[in-house]
Parts: sequence; C-alpha cells; structure tokens
Amino acid sequence: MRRYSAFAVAKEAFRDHQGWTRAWRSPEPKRKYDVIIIGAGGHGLATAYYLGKNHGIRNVAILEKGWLGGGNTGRNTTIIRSNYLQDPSAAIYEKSRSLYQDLSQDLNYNVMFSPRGVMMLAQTEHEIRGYKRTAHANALQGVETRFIGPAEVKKLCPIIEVRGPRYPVLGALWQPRGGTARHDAVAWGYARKCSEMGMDVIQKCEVTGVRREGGRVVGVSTSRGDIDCDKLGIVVAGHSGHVADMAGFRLPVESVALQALVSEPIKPCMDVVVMANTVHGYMSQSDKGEMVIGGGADGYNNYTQRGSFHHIEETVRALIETFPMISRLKMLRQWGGIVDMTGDRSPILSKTPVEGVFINCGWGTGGFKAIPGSGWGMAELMATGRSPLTDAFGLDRFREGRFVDESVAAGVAH
Ligand code: FAD
Ligand code: PYC
Repeated sequence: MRRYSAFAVAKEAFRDHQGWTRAWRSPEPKRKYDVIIIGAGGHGLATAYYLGKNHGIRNVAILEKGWLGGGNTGRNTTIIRSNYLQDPSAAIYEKSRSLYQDLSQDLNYNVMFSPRGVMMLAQTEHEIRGYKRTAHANALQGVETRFIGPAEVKKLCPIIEVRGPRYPVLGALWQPRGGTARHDAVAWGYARKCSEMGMDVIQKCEVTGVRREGGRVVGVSTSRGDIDCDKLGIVVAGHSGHVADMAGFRLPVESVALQALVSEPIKPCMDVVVMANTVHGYMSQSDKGEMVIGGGADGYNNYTQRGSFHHIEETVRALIETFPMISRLKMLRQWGGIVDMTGDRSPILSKTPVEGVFINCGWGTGGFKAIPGSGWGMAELMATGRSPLTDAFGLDRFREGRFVDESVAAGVAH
C-alpha cells in the first residue's frame, strides 16, 4: 500500500484544487432565477447547495464581485469548534461541526477536515469561571467539551510555556472534536456541487442595486446587467451594511479588519489548535508545516483588507510568551479580511423588511466554523419561511432586546 506524508496529501489536494479552479469558467447570467444569492463565500455557496440538495430549488445563481472564496472564507485561520454558551448558538455551531465531519464525502471534494482538538487557554480567574460555565452548558447541550488543568494542557501541547511571564496557564476549555479544515476547499467543494446541480456561480459580477416593486424584490442590477429573481439572499459578510443599504434597510453591524499571518514551514511541533485569548493570539500548524497565527480585530471601523505592522508586533509578542520556541521563526505572509460584527457577537439569519429578501451576516470573527450549519438553516429559512436553526437569530431580536450574548465564546478581542 502506498503511504502518504501529510505534506504529500496536502500537495496533491492543492494540485487538484488548482486544476479545478483553472478549468472554472463563469457562465453568462440568465435573465431570471428563482433565487439569487449575493456572495460566493462559504455561507452563500452553502446556502445555495442546501437549497438544491434539501429543498430541490436549483434555478439559482450565486453572484460574486471578485472570485470564489476570495473574501473572508479564503482569509481565515480555519478554526472549527462549537463550544458556545447559549443554546441556539450551540445548536447551529454543533450542527455545523457535525456536517464538517462528513463534508468531504458529501461534496466528493477533500476539504481536509482535521478534528485535532481545540483548546482555549484560561489565564485569569475570570476565564476559569467563564470556561467552566461553558463546559457545564455544553454538557447540557450535548456538545463534548471539558475544563482541563495545566498539566493536561502541557501534555496535549508540549510547546506551551504554562508558567508564562505575565499570565500563567491556569487551565483550558478543551474540545477534542474541534479542529481545522482547508478554507479554499470548502468554497470550491460547495461551488462545484452547486454547478453540478445546474446552478450558475458567476464571478466578477458585482451587485450594484436591489430592484424592488411594491415592497418586494424583483431582481438586482449588476456589473453584467439586470437579473430578475423571486427571492434574494444577501450573504456578503463585511459588505452587508452596504448591500442592505441598496435594498433600503439598515443593519446593526459594524465592519472592521481582522488580521492573520503565517510563518515559514517547520517540522511538526503541535497537533492541536490553541487560542490564548488573554494575551491574545491563536496558533495551529498547517499540513505544510507553517504556523498559522491570528490576532485581534482593528479598534476602528474600516474596509482595508490588508495587514498592519502594529498587529504583527502585538500578536507575535503574545504568542512568544505562550510558545517561546517560535521566537526565531520568520514570518512569511500577513493579510486581513473585513468582518461584520453585531453587538451580541451572534449572527443574523433573517427575513428583512423587503419581502423576498433574506440576510445572512454578522458572523464577525467566527463564521468559518459555521458554514455548513448556516447554509443548512438559511436554505430552510429561504425555502420554507422558517428554520429552527435560525429562529433565535432574526433581526427583530435587536428591536426586542432578545440578544444571544456570545462575547466570551467569540474568542477574539474586539
Ligand atoms: P465571505 O467569505 O467574505 O464572502 C462574502 C462574499 O461576498 C465575498 O467573496 C465578497 O467579494 C462578496 N461580495 C461582497 N459584496 C458584493 C457585491 N456587491 N456583489 C457581489 N458579491 C459581493 N472564523 C472561524 O470560524 N474560525 C477562524 O479561525 C476564523 N479566523 C478568521 C481570521 C481572519 C483573519 C478573518 C478575516 C476571519 C476569520 N474568521 C474565522 C471568520 C470567517 O472567515 C468569516 O466569518 C466567514 O468566512 C464569513 O464567510 P462569508 O461567506 O459570510 O463571507
Ligand atoms: O472563532 O474560533 C474562532 C476564531 C479563531 C480565530 C478567529 N476566529
């Protein structure tokens, strides 16, 4: 039997992806679709896929102003976990995690899901209390997590300095079934399946207006002409406020840049994902050997999709405290994505004031993990008018004060 190293598998998968994306040609838009989805990121594509697969709705176009997965879906640090506090969040994130488990088989496309385990370090007494509370809530929700002590942290990840100079590691919230997946492959896998079902995934097609008649949607204006539709899904992450404005309503979201960087590749040195939220940095090792590192969000609203020097300094400083062995690593690349933040740090999956228009946004710093579950729920909402997965995440919660507070679980400082 031929044996593959992790590197060989990654290289092969990458070649496969490259071959497929090179062969990709966007079709010409038709004049009319049953459903148009704006945004070919993971959430838009997954919504379209489950509309076709679960509800038989296949006269669908996904319109993308740039390229497939070129937004946050292709820019994130790929952490997948479902250790949230509130029941509606645990339901959608755990649904998502469980769909990720079989996603490669379902899409017939290797998304490289790697359930290697995720730990969120507790470095203050306050965090210990918060994570123990989450572990108890997760037990009631059927999500497998537990609070572990520093000795177990060290055993699971020997390169951590648990005695830390400023904040010793006091324990961690451990989710053994959390992990990572290859971000581009998630977008490409969903896109290929949508295309196989007869849907049109159209790149370089920017939506510039939402056309309405008598309070309901009739179509969109785009850089490639007007296209009609019966229903419209707005799934554009950091650009949600802008596109909602085209449809004539306002959203309670703010857009900010969130940054990440990767190091040069090194030999395998950690086989779990670690988030250190007090000093603020998170790290995992990719199959190619690069250390994948993420930092915080910018402290001011902006649309600058790029990195900045002060973030490298802050993030690397935090991580060197936690993992002293990375101090001499060279950093290879840095980038940013524009994330859409809500006040309660929970997403919006909702009908809108315009009949036929639905919105999926507000995933902020944590929506990669939610792509399959969000697509499943959003498709059900668009097809049938209701989904138990999305009930708690309507726009009306902001008017009625029914927040789904996930500021601790969001994990990333904002
Ligand atoms: P996107 O992937 O951004 O897709 C939206 C698409 O809409 C874009 O391709 C855009 O070009 C398109 N669009 C916008 N306007 C228009 C228009 N007018 N017409 C047509 N198309 C339009 N989440 C996690 O769960 N784990 C992580 O570890 C994690 N790390 C992150 C690290 C960074 C640095 C960043 C930036 C994000 C991270 N996230 C993480 C968050 C996650 O990436 C996002 O929540 C998720 O990818 C959002 O997916 P999406 O499909 O909604 O948006
Ligand atoms: O949601 O787990 C997360 C995450 C990690 C880094 C950015 N977001």
